[in-house]
Amino acid sequence: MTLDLSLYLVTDAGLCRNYGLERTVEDAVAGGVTVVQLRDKHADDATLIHQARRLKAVLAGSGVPLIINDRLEVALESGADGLHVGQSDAAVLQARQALGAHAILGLSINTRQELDTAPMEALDYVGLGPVFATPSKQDHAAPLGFAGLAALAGASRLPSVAIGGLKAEHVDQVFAAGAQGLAVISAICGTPDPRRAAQAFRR
Ligand code: TZP
Ligand code: MG
Repeated sequence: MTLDLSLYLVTDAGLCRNYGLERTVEDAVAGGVTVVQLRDKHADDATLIHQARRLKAVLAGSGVPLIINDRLEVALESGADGLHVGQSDAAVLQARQALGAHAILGLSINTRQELDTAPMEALDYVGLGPVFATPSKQDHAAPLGFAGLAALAGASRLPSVAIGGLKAEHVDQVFAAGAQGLAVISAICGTPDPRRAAQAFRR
């Protein structure tokens, strides 16, 4: 599966509750989302495996990959296309070994030191953020702003996707900073019309 990071939807069970996960993802992909990440810090593995399989069915034929946040077992068991890990999650090299060469593997980065020490050869992309403070992630690291984003994106040997408080109005600044895309939760999930919200980013 080719990796188009341009509009990367991260799901949140609470923020996506208007229409539920499947309908939200279906509509958002119809609106132009290019990657979907299933993210839920609280659900158990069995629940997430079930949800991931249903989302894979929703995404069938779309060319949009499904990436699992944090949970290697869920990624392995569900037939998802990849895994996204944070700095304190499963080690990247172990994840790559378990997932195999073809899975998509991403890592969250907030500082230059994290970028410089990341095992880039085992990764497909990096997530850079948060660009802005956001209520969608309680324990997020210090906001980068666009200058901080540009410094990291410019120094990254891998494609990068920016995250944290991003809205459609930020598209130009994110690309100008050198990132390959925007990752969003609330600006798509938490809206009355996820399809239109995704279309607004695409425009
Ligand atoms: N990681 C850094 S910020 C964030 C995550 C998962 C939340 C992004 O959510 P929103 O609603 O797009 O600000
Ligand atoms: Mg994590």
